[in-house]
Amino acid sequence: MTKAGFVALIGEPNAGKSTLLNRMVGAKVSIVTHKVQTTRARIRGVAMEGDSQIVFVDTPGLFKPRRRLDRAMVAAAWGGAADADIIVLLIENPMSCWP
Ligand SMILES: Nc1nc2c(ncn2[C@@H]2O[C@H](COP(=O)(O)OP(=O)(O)OP(=O)(O)O)[C@@H](O)[C@H]2O)c(=O)[nH]1
Ligand SMILES: [Mg+2]
Repeated sequence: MTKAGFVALIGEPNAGKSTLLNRMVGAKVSIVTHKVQTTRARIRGVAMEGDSQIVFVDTPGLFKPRRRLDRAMVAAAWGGAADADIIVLLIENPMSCWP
């Protein structure tokens, strides 16, 4: 029996969501840069393992929106979370902030 599900990757800008999507799918499907707010819409990538398919959904970062584009990006991120079977929240390693 084939199994399939949606996994949304959400988190702050620059948390590494697109990097994780590319790694899980094994191909460069989403842009990765050192700049914040690179991903501006939902990007889907499919990982296959036997009869199972996992659709990973990369989302724009979550931040306090100021402009219209910001609001659309944050809405796209929350929309991705709402549609998913599982949500993965990426958080930057707090240890890396320590002196
Ligand atoms: N040290 C370290 N850097 C990482 C890791 N994952 C991603 N990066 C780097 O962090 C930066 C941001 O990565 P992205 O994958 O573009 O982050 P994002 O969450 O998709 O960012 P937005 O699309 O802007 O929300 C890039 O320079 C990556 O190379 C990690 O696990 N460790
Ligand atoms: Mg991204």
